[in-house]
Amino acid sequence: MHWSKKHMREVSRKVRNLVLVLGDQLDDRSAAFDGFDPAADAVWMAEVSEEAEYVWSHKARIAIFLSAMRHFCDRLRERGYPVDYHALDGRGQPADSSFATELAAAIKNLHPHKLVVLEPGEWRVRKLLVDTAKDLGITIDSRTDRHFLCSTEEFGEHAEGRKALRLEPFYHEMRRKTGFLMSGGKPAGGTWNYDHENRESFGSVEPRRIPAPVSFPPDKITREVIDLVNRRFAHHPGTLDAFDWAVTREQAAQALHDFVENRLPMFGPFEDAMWTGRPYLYHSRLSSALNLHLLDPREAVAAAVEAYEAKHAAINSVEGFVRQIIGWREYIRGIYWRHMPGYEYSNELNAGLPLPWFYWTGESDMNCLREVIGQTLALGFAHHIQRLMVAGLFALLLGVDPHEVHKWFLAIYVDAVEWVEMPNVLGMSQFADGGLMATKPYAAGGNYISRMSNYCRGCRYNPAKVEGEDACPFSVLYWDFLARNRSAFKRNPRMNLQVANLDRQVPRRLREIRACAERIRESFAQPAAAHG
Ligand code: FAD
Ligand code: DLZ
Ligand code: SF4
Repeated sequence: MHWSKKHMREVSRKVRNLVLVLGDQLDDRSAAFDGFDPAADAVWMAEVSEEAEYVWSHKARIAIFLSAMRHFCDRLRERGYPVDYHALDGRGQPADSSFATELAAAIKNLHPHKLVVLEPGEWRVRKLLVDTAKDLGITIDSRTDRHFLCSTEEFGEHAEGRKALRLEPFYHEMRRKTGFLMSGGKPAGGTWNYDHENRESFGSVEPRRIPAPVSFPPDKITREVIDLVNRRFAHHPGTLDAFDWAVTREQAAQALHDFVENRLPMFGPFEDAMWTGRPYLYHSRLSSALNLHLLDPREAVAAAVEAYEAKHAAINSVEGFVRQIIGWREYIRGIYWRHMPGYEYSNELNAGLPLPWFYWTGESDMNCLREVIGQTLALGFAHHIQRLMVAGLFALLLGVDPHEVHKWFLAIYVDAVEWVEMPNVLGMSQFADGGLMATKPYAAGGNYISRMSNYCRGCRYNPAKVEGEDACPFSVLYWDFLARNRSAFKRNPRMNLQVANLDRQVPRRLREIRACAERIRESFAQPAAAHG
């Protein structure tokens, strides 16, 4: 029988506490379950169309959330927890549903004394739940999310009195606090940072065979979700043909083990490298499992540290991985909660162009973008440098409205939840927060992509050219970006070199480059999507 038919809403009695479990809170050890009594309390979970539609979500992003939610519901029920589960294709489910409509229905039905919820991963959802509870006159007990190693209060203490919030001091504090990779109060290996060892590319030689990440072919529940998404969200971007993401806690643990065994040892050196048709290289592919809370970040970090202690992986790889998780991931979340809600509309560089339509189709004659966006549409995944230095960089150089860029990134990746996506996009990639996070924009021309990948070899453009038929749009737009924002960058000492290089350009040549940039911008002047 179909999952949603078999798993109708099963709670029919009045409940004491109704525990709300959102799609990215799939951990039965979370604080939301503290004091849970199956005889008196119940869990509420809701698949709602609004969460798939408020940004035009990739089919794989919708499928991973729904499949993981259904598996988690089964897990709770096996433990004897009553779950009021609202399936998108369940009986009596309205065509257009939202957290507000489904929660109101549940409260009317179950008359709980109190709602219990773990702090949600989005400002919008947090506000919505608080407002709905207030409207319905019910108390809401919001609990700290223990999944994270740094609470929002602790981040606040770290940030207090600091002029700038930088990763490095925060990360050192986290290392000291957690004791990961510490030895006698000092960083293991003698230094905090091995970034200089972690910038290798594959040059012109195709990377050797790298063990493919463990794959999880869809089981019955996932196949049903895939059918549902293909039917209900047929017009959404992306495909589900290759869907093989971890959707349970057991699978997440297997994926971690597979990464540590097979790819962690080379993770560091090739962290920034890209190669045609090789989406994962040495990356862990763990972000979605972490963000859904199927995997605890402490487990991931402990497994990597153990590999270092067993001499299975060297310090530069292990430190690189630990830095991403207890450093970047926690720091990004701290920035999000400290600066929301105002952060969402940051636009320090006053960029206002629409997002080019090819971001939704991959149809571009720029090979790097065709590769990265094509892979993104096929898998719902691109690794960090593909996101930052290809998809994000082009939007930055072109001058796309950062809010448009944010909506695309939130829609298109399987690991996208706003607390992690937004500062990465607005702060790190688009410099829209004016340097709150990054000391300077991650701006580069085609030469960077040429150095770190083989994309340029299959391209009709030449990364070294800024004039003529084969001038690389990244390289052309790079100079235009510097010239457009010169007065802002002149005030930033970290941009001295780039501004000096700009000032060395012969004025007539710079005028021609900028005229070419203008033609490129005009060619992308159409709005990206009717969906807004
Ligand atoms: P690995 O390279 O193996 O890294 C290990 C883990 O470290 C990741 O799983 C992730 O949990 C964490 N991590 C690494 N870099 C970051 C970072 N910058 N911020 C936070 N955590 C990090 N990550 C998301 O989880 N969701 C997003 O929506 C998201 N959007 C991004 C948008 C842009 C523009 C950029 C530049 C980065 C974004 N990232 C996002 C961060 C990063 O790109 C992904 O976490 C990573 O590519 C996921 O692949 P992986 O699991 O193989 O990571
Ligand atoms: C992203 C997403 C999607 C596509 N669908 C659901 C859903 O049906 N139900 C749900 O609880 N959560 C979903 N999510 C995640 C939310 O958009 C949002 O990121 C989290 O609720 C924030 O905690
Ligand atoms: Fe991308 Fe330019 Fe290289 Fe083509 S030449 S792949 S557009 S960086």
